[in-house]
Amino acid sequence: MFTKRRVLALAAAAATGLVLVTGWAAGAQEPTAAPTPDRGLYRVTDAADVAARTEVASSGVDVLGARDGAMDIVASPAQAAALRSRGFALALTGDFDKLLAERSGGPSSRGASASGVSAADFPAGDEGYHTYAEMVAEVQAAASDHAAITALSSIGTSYEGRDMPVLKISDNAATDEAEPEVLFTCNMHAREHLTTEMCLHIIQRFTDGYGTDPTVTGFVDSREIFVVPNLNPDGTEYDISGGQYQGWRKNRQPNSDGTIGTDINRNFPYKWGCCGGSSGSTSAEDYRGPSASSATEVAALEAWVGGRQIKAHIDFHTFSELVLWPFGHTYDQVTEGMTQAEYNHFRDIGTRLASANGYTPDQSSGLYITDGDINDWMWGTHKVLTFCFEMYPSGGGIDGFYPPDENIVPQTTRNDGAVDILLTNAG
Ligand code: 0X9
Ligand code: CA
Ligand code: CA
Ligand code: ZN
Repeated sequence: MFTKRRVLALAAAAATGLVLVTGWAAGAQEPTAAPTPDRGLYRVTDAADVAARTEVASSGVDVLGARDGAMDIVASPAQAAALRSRGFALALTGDFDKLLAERSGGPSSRGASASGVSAADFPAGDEGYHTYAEMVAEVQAAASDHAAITALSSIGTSYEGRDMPVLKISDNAATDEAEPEVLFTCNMHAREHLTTEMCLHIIQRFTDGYGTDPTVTGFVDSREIFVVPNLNPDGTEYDISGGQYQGWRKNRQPNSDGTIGTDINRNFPYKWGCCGGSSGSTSAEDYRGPSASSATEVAALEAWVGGRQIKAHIDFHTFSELVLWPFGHTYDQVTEGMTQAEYNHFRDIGTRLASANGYTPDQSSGLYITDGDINDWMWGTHKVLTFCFEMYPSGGGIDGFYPPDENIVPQTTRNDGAVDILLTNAG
């Protein structure tokens, strides 16, 4: 850690007094410090260089978003203290659990609801989002309403046994034709609900638009489009259980020590755990699992992709409004498995995707190093033209994962042009 940052960090800490002063305790003579929340939301204001972001990301904290040299994280008091002692400037911006309760309308207002919403419904006001059951119903309806151009199957079941549907959209859908295969995957991180809506929008657009929208018709006739709306159904259901958002990221597979969850996006079997871009600690939000493909959902996708000839792929996440391409495990452009010409192609297509949707393009390690992520595996193992999209919003705290449902239509249609560019370049 550079001395300069340490000095600045100490100055910033001194300026804010390190703790929030909220008022006077009854009868006390001095201001009381607000207790540091169990799960505090912090802004790391001096994460301008990627080495710093990787150091923060690999410290076991929960990274919510990273953009413009700052990171929003959730940290325990001990984690926050550890980062500060390593010289980082952390500003406490909220109490994660309180903010989740507020964003959900509060547990009591849900409990008091006379209409008796089921545990798996989205909180009041966010009903526009699809629960797992609603997603399945939507995919089944698209398949039965457009039987000639769809084939509904499954990539397998989740740890808790939920089916993970995949809808194929193509002319002669029942036949495996020699047309470029393009895959869209969504919601591998539980709380990133806007992404399920993104996959459902792709399904709706390429089924309802067939025969009337010439662009859609052309792609359905010349491509085999595969859409997996939810790669983490157990986590997604858990995130909306109990009457309020849980802020959950991982899957729901138990670990040997009783903790729960593997980060699906650190469990893929290409250079798994190679490079300091994941955690070996079971409680960490970026826990890589005990072995590559140990997550039921990863093993299912791995087997399914292994039986196909996927040419291009987008994995949708939230948030930060970024278009990211491989590799994530190294800062290098050219390395084992990536020539300069291949890198340039990723950068060129990625830059065009980003100009279509207004996101910011970058190599994924430009955000922070990850190992075992889906895109490194898609390219490293299968040579798929693969991107990670971090959707709306561009910044935020925990609210960044829970944009009100009015955002679904504008933020999913926003990617129509980028999806079309990917489909074109799969040829
Ligand atoms: O950390 C992740 O898995 C992704 N971000 S998220 O906030 N949705 O969890 C980003 C993965 C992209 N790869 C790299 N940054 N190396
Ligand atoms: Ca076809
Ligand atoms: Ca085919
Ligand atoms: Zn994500």
